[in-house]
Amino acid sequence: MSLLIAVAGWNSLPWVERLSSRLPGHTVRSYPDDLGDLSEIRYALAWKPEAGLLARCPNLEVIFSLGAGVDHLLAQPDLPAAPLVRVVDPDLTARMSEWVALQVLLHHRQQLTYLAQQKARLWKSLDQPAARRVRVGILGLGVLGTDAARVLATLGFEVAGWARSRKTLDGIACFAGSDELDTFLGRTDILVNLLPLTPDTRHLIDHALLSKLARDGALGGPVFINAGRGGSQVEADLVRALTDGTLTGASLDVFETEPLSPDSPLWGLENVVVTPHVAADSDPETISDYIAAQIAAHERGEKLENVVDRTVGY
Ligand code: NDP
Ligand code: OXD
Repeated sequence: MSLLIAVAGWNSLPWVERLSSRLPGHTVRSYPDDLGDLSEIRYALAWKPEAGLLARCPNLEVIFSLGAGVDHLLAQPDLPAAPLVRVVDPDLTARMSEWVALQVLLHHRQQLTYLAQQKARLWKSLDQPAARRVRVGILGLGVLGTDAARVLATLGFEVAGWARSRKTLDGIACFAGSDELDTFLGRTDILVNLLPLTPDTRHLIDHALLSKLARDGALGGPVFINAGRGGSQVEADLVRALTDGTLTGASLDVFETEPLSPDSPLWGLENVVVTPHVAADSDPETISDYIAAQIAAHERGEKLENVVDRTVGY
């Protein structure tokens, strides 16, 4: 029985090594040089796989996304109908909460201004609002949004979240559905996007939405942070909002087109932090162990966990 590691742009070797040690009864193949007989592949472990590759595996039982997001797979028109499992991994979750906390604190503590002052050799203190006076709003209260919300609440921020369905989380105000989106935005100083990219969330974050953020907050204007997917933002609107004062700053890890074009105006804006889709890397060791455990359970006849609902896209 074979499994295929189908990753583009990543080194597949650490995955091959870890999975071979965890699943000794299986042959581990990898794209592009060791595909073997594709009819023997039962499990595909994929990150942005070559178009059409999975469709050439006629006996696939499970497709594993090597990330938490699955938009890279659902965008393939010929994706086989096998169950699609995504990553839910405490290591990945912790990495994401680190990145989100880092960016929220960076804007809250005005680090971009202090870096500019440092360059100018300028010794000048700025107003320092308490975290409890800063309202953070998280779009998406799933695995990642919930953890980030808890971490930020522990740091003292006034945290709320928005999801499709109603949540109950201690100390976090929970909003649900499109009817409550405007109220959620109106109480938010720092907006954090941790939504999956689906037909409903594509281009959700446009100038009109950003204009609904609170303007009476302790930071002097709203901030936008995106580690969900770039397809959820309208990038031209974002640039406009960052230059016309609708936003005072942003931290962006994801973009409509990746890598971000060298021509994008976002690179040059002084109130913007750009990171190259690294908020939460997939660790080959912990995620291989998670997938190996799922394969073993599946072969014992048990149910797979974290199977994507293809009708909603996440
Ligand atoms: P989950 O599936 O656990 O959570 C998704 C959340 O989004 C849920 O709360 C869901 O609501 C909500 N949601 C989905 N659609 C809508 C909608 N139309 N309106 C309102 N709420 C909606 O995903 P994760 O938390 O595990 O991951 C989120 C995303 O983070 C991934 O899909 C991926 O795109 C991104 N990501 C980015 C990384 C990076 O390095 N930049 C790394 C890892 C992930 P409900 O709870 O009601 O279903
Ligand atoms: C993911 C990602 O979805 O890294 O895990 O973007």
